[in-house]
This record gives sequence, C-alpha cells and structure tokens, in this order.
Amino acid sequence: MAKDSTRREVLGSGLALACLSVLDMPGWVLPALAQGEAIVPFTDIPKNFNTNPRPTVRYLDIRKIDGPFTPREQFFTTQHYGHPEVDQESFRLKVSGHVERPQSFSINELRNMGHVQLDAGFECSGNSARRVQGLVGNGRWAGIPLRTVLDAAGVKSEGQEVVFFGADHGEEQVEFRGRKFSVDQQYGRSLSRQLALSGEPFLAYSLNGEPLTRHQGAPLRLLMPGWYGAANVKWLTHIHVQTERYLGKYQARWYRTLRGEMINGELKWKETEISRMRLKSAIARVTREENQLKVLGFVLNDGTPLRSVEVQVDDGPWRSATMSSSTSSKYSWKLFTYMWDHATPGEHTLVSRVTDVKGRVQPTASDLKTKKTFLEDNAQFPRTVMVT
Ligand SMILES: Nc1nc2c(c(=O)[nH]1)N[C@H]1C(S)=C(S)[C@@H](COP(=O)(O)O)O[C@H]1N2
Ligand SMILES: [Mo]
Repeated sequence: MAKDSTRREVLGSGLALACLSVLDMPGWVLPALAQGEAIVPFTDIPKNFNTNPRPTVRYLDIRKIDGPFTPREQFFTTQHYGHPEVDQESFRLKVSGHVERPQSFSINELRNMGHVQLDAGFECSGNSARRVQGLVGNGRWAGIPLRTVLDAAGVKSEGQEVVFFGADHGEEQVEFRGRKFSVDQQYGRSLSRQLALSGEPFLAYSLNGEPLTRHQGAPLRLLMPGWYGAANVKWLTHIHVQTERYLGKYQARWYRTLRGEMINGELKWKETEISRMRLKSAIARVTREENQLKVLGFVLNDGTPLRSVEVQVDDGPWRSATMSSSTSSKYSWKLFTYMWDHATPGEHTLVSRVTDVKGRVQPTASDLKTKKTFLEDNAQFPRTVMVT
C-alpha cells in the first residue's frame, strides 16, 4: 500500500508540474487517459474557471479523479489567514487547561507516540456547483488518535470542551450590541469532551505516505472524520481544555446554516452548526472508449453506509451506478462508475443521486429552497456533456 501511494505521488507531481506550465491556458488541463480512451467534454464549466484563484487557494480539478487518493500536489486548500510557516524544529503542540499534566510535544515526540493510518476525505462546507465541486479531496493520512494525546495529559472532569488553535491568526472584529472590538485571534474550533475522547478525532502528520504539506497544515492537523473541512484545524499548535463552550468566530458564528424545517406541520427556522457532512454525489468525468461511454463520480458523507448511487440521463429513468473503488474506511470518499449505453450525438444532461441505508436521499436544488445560507449545499449536481 505504502509503495502504491509513493508511485501515485510520483505520477501526481508530474501532473502538477504539467499544470503549472499551462495555468494561463483557458479552461482546464485534461487528465491522463488510458490508451484508446477519450474525454467527453463537459459544456458546463465556466470559460474563466480557475483552479488557483489565489496563491493560497486551490480547487481540485475533479475531472482528474482517477483513483482513491488525491495526490498531495492536487489536494484542495482553503483557509482564512493564508498559509503560516511553522518551523518544524521549534514546533510544539501545547496541551493546557483542565488537565492533570499540561504537555508540550515536539513533532518527533508525537511521531513516537504512534503511527496509525486513516483513509478519509472531506469537502469544505462552502463547496458547490459554483466551484465545480472542487473543494474536495480524499487522503491516506497517518498520525495518532487525539485520545492518545488527551490521555497523556489526563483530562479532568471539569474539562467539558476541547478547543483547537491553529498557528494562523488575524485581526477580527467582534461585534457586541452595536460596538465593534478589534482583536487578534487564532483560527479556533472546539469539540465537546465526549466527541474529543471518542477515539474518532485524529491528529495527522502525514498525507499519502509523506510529511504533511504546508497547504494541508504542516506539521500537524486535526481531522474530524465524516465532518466538513472547517473542523480539521491545520497548523495545530495548541489544545486547550475548558469548562465553558468555546464561542470563537469560526466555531460559533461563521460556520452556521439557517434552514426552515417542517415540524408537526409548522415551519420552524433553525440555525445549526456545520458539523457532519451531508450526503453528496457528483459526476466528475466522462470518458469514451470506442463506443462505450463511462461516467465516473464520487460520493462523500458522514460515514453512514450507502444503499445506492444512481445516474439519470436527460429525462430517462434513474439507473444504478457501480461503486468502483473505495478503501476499507467508511470515511473515505467512494468512487462510482456508470456505463452509459446508446449515447446519441449532441448535448446531454447527466445527474447522480445517492441514498444511504437510513433512507436519506441526496436532495435536489429545489428541495433545498428553505436553506437560506449557502453552506452545506449537497444538492444534486446536473452536468452537461457534448457527445460527438
Ligand atoms: N488553522 C486553520 N485550519 C483550518 C482553516 C483555517 O482557516 N485555519 N480552514 C478550515 C477550512 S474552512 C477547511 S475547508 C479546511 C481545508 O483544508 P485543506 O486546505 O487541507 O483542504 O481547513 C480547515 N482548517
Ligand atoms: Mo471550509
């Protein structure tokens, strides 16, 4: 497995270099294709769509998805205060607050505490059709469970909330009843004691068999498997255990959804935190080998097992797609393929939808009409392609 990912990374860096030299070209760079395979082009990608809108923001070109793991060089990246440079030598992960033994770990000390693998994918809660679903990726992470570090510190019973701070920070305005206070804050997120000690949260120091990249939070990041990206604090330098709820901007205010829900026949307006990923599937690429067309896509969710993925062509019936590739982890994205028979020349619309074992079905855009804020857009993603 380790060898495989190394080979993939070598291939991946080749692709990344190829990308750099053609960044100014209109449209997207085409993925590597198997012998005899041709791309069926999407007609829905905006002409000026740029996968590198800013130096520290990168989208994944989802047409390049061709295997379970996203190469490090292609992994999407987004954050609020740019990419801080964290010096590996002087780096320490501090653990403070309501703990028996406050801690300060170097990266080597953390590496010596264990080496566990976690296959997990995530998307930014702001990912949507607008970014051609490019704020998404799947990785083979290595590190240690958060619980290992918390147990070393010994969380006291008063410790009800565990707060995670990144090294990145910036000036933020905190508004209170018409007054604004400008204060310097670090990116911070929190988990309840119960979640933090559940064994699920993970501290990653490597991605796809190599040390974490600066883009992905080197030298250490938190991963909350099955949750949206905002939970996965990068450049993690400080864990603070406290009694009260943490109400920092990126915990309590920024990552919220306002949505109307029918409860006993009454419309209730709810504001909820961004947490577990909502069921999403998306068609990523369409290829053709002689007369056989193949549709490939991905599914991401909170880890609940899936019942089906289906594809609809134009106004035809929904037909089953096949899960073609997944890793052993329930938190990995799942790739699916659909063999599209009897495609006729011209423009066609393709859309996928996924259903989980709890019977939850990926909504349509119109099902999400009562969601007022733009985060958590897991709507079905209709695509148009041109068959020649
Ligand atoms: N320290 C820090 N961690 C952060 C953020 C941030 O601004 N600062 N942004 C979060 C958000 S909103 C997302 S979507 C993910 C993106 O992770 P990636 O860049 O590895 O893809 O990082 C999360 N972790
Ligand atoms: Mo995000």
